[in-house]
Amino acid sequence: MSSQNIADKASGFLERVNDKLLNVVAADPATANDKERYRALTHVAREQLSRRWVKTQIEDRENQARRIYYLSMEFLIGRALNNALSALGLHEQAEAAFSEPGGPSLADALECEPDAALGNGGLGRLAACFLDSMATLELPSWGYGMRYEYGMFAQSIVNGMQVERPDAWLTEGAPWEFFRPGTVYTVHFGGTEEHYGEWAEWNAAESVEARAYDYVIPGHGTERVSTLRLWKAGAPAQIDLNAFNSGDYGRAAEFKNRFENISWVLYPNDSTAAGRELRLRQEYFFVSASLQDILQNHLEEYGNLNNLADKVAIHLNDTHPAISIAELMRLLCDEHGILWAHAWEQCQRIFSYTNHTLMPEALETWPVGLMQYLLPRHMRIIYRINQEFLSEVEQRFPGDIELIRRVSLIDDTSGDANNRRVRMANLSIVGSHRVNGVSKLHSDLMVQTIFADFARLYPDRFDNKTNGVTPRRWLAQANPGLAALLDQRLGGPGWRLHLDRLSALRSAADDAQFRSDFAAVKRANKLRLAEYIKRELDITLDPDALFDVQIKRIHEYKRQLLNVLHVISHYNAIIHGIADDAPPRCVIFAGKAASSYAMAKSIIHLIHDVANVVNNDARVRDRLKVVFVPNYGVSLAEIIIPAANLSEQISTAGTEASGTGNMKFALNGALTIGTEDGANIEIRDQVGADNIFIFGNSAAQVEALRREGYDPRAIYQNDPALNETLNKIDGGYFAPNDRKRYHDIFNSLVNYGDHYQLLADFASYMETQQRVGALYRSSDEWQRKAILNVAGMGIFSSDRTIREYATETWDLAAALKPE
Ligand code: GPQ
Repeated sequence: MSSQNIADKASGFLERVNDKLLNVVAADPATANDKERYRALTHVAREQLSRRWVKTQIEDRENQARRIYYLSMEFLIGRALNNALSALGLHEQAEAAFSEPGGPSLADALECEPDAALGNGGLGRLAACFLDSMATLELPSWGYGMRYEYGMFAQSIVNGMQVERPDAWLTEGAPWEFFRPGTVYTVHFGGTEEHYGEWAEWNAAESVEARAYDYVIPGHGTERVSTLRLWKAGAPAQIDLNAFNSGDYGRAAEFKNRFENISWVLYPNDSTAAGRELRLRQEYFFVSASLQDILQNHLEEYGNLNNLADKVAIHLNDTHPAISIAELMRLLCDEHGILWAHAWEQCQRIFSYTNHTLMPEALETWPVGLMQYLLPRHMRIIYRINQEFLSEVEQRFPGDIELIRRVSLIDDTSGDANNRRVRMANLSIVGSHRVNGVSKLHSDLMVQTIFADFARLYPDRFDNKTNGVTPRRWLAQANPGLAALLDQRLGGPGWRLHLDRLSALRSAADDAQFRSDFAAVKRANKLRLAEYIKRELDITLDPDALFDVQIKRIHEYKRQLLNVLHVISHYNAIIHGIADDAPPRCVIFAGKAASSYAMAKSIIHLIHDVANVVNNDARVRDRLKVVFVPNYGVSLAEIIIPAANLSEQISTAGTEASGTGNMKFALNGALTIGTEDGANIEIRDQVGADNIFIFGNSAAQVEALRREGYDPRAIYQNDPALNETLNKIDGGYFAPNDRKRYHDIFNSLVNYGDHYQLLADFASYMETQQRVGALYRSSDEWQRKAILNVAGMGIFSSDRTIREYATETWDLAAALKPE
């Protein structure tokens, strides 16, 4: 674009923003503040999105399009404005419109947007990347989820410990959402179920209203959009007027709360079932509303449900929406008079399911008693599905009682009839035509371990869909410096939609000028992060130090503690004068611990205590710094990831289903230090084994150690560096006023079996970290490898993942344009 052209567009854009300030925000453009400008900007974008939304819906109706509905309890969207401006092609003019020196800046307005943190971690962020890709690939697609009033809690650190605060992200209004007053469904709970032969009736005890709030998800390089429809729970009437009139305001409010609490909070849990009644209510609530909506739209379009499975694909993001299978059967049979056998056939064609973890303790089950109480009709339907399924199993494997017991939808292995539980994964598998894992290793292990019996029963049902991330947010928007460099080198912006074009960078690794440009971008990103950390935590980081980063939920299997063991050992080595060759290193952590997860919270505390000692030890000078950045979330990740040199992906092999942070880091030119776990293995395949630091035991070795028994205490006793480090932790070196503080951590490693085998991998990790340090010192070689990492990341675009789902799972190949 010519500079005159940009200037014209910029002034036109500014006029539109000022118009919104005046007419929508009610603020004087001359004196408006950043928050007001942010709101005006969203309205400029919103107007165009609104038109695109209508056009997309008309198109899909006219084409009688088959649609994919992605059901997820979590969507970790983050901020929307910058992404919307990019998608609408308004970004350049918006920047130019606010480029006056001393005047307001676009960046400051963007900063005013709160993150939509309607998710816990990887699973929720994956759903957000998928929405972006589905819209960009022009798939007729809808996300369905919950409009939590409070998303992921905000994390503060007080005296080195995590404190959780509510995330009241809606208090200042929700300028993006489109409330749909006409779209409301009733969702029932409780009561009794009666059935007469084929026909059944549910006399529910309670009903709640589900109200729709739409978020328009823009596609990039297309005018088509996708919709994220979120449900809010409401009382059928606003207040109990009788109570109110008699002056009993408490009871009046209680009435409202009893209904609305369903969509109050996101459960701050990652990988463990919350196990609470309210959680089950949430799951059923959003599933029922979504399915009613899907059926109603289908009926409006076709007048009957005969071709439902031809037009509708529904994806279950983990088992949280698994009750969908019983609910669709209920709706089809009870409400629409379809015969069971036909309904079941449609059901299996419609549903598909993704599993996101192998950890048995994280597989969702619900007490039969609770299910019976809240959803009596569904319990009966599940019994019938189970009966028919088990009789099929019995026919194929006569007399295999143990098999029946293992695959049954009802777990009664406890031997106590009051302890029976519904297995949501089993329900999901039986009710779907496709089940996938999220990386090659995970999908292989899935069919060898937790779902081995099902894989024997239905070998064709299982496959792999390796995760991906959207390059728009995670490269173009988060790292504008690198994006500009790529535009230059790759002959334009096309890589944003065709990430495999990154492979052309391989030759750039040998180009000294490119290496130096690439290094300059990284350094600028590190400065940006260093400024943030200075401002927020008053810690000074050297931008030339090795930025060594581990950011993710705090979980024992992710082994932040192994990272801490390295930090302390490195600190010891510095003090002993045996680390003089090592480059200065800043070890950066961020992540939230589930509020009830004591060990994870203790690890956060330890990181702070270690940071306190290391950062204030004069002998260390600036050769090692430890930083914990509070309140990790999408927007923080967008600052940290582009600034990383080293990406820590160090889970015990076989425990991390995929990881997606690992992809974001490599895409932004960090080198990975990681185990042979999840997608790390596929990253190695793409970037080359010479350009990644893989260490530690393989999944098979981990498994063998578990089987044969493992003696962490012997490792502790025989490795002097480890011994010194663990003794410091146990002896109170980092908590002189509370010397027993980390005794439990020490015990979990040395005396209680070290379940995640940190000590087994310690020596290998230490040796590998040394090689990392040595390579960082030969800067040119480091840059070469970093560039080769970016070059190899093409296949980790979520566009590739979604294409695979569209062709292999959702029967939507026909809707894909050729690449
Ligand atoms: N994941 Cl089961 C979550 O973020 N939350 C969960 O409750 C479960 C899984 C993650 C998983 O740990 C990562 O390895 C994956 O990359 C991610 O899901 C997306 O598949």
